[in-house]
Amino acid sequence: MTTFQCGRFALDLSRPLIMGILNVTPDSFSDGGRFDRSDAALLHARQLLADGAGILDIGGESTRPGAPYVSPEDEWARVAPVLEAVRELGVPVSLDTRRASVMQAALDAGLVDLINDVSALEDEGALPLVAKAPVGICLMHKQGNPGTMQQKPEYEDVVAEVGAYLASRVALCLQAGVVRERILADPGFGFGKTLAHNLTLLAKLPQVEQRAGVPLLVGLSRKSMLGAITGEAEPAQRLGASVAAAMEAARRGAKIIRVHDVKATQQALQVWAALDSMTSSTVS
Ligand code: 7PJ
Repeated sequence: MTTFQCGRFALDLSRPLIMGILNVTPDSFSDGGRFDRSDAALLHARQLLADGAGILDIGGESTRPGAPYVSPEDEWARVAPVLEAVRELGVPVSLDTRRASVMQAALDAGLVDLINDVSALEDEGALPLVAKAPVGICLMHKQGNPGTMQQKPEYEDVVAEVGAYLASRVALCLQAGVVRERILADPGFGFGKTLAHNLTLLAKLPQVEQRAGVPLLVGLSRKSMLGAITGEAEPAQRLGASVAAAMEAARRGAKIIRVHDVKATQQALQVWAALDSMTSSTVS
């Protein structure tokens, strides 16, 4: 059994878990900023759990290309009341941030079980800070920075390069005293990758996991690559593509799937699990 240690919880990763996205950015492109108040956020959080989410991911800084700058103080002011509100729901709470100062505030207040960082703890001071807290860590790969990363992403061998980067970040965490059971890696779909790069990473996900040496978390939900495949310009209209992508990732070994549409994803995973238990049992 693969166990992931994150804060107050030890999660069994033998079946894929759903991480429900709870954005609190007013400009959040996928929910239109409807959940920027903490009461609305709590309502949304309860719905995500009822729909089947096993983890909640809360972020206050949009990393979408061209998103307006948010100061670390404003980011913390946005997420703090929501972290506070969802703390008692009985599921792991993840904070999506790349800023050491925001991580510090959340860890000092004891409000998070998992730090989900699209910069893989590259911000100065982030790694030692998170290493000494009892939280889980998600290390994500990206090429370049959110503002410009989609301009000209280039790789010679995207699987080897992303895998090597993730392995190097995992190694730094281990050196800092973090046990492997606390670490997840993420290839970072859409973060400095062309459609071909994204598809190659998804197709070869088991190789990425093997190179990273820790379980994978993936985020494909509503992303531009799905817009490119389907021709659907509106992120919220990419439900079918998002569910299919989540399933393909789960079938290739992803252990945590980060999604907006929890209910539809949960149903798809339930069909897979039912089929799986049938084919692996002795019943014929
Ligand atoms: C990801 C994320 C992802 C992880 C975002 C969006 C953009 N964290 N935060 N992986 N994406 N770990 O949701 O489209 O792919 S923000």
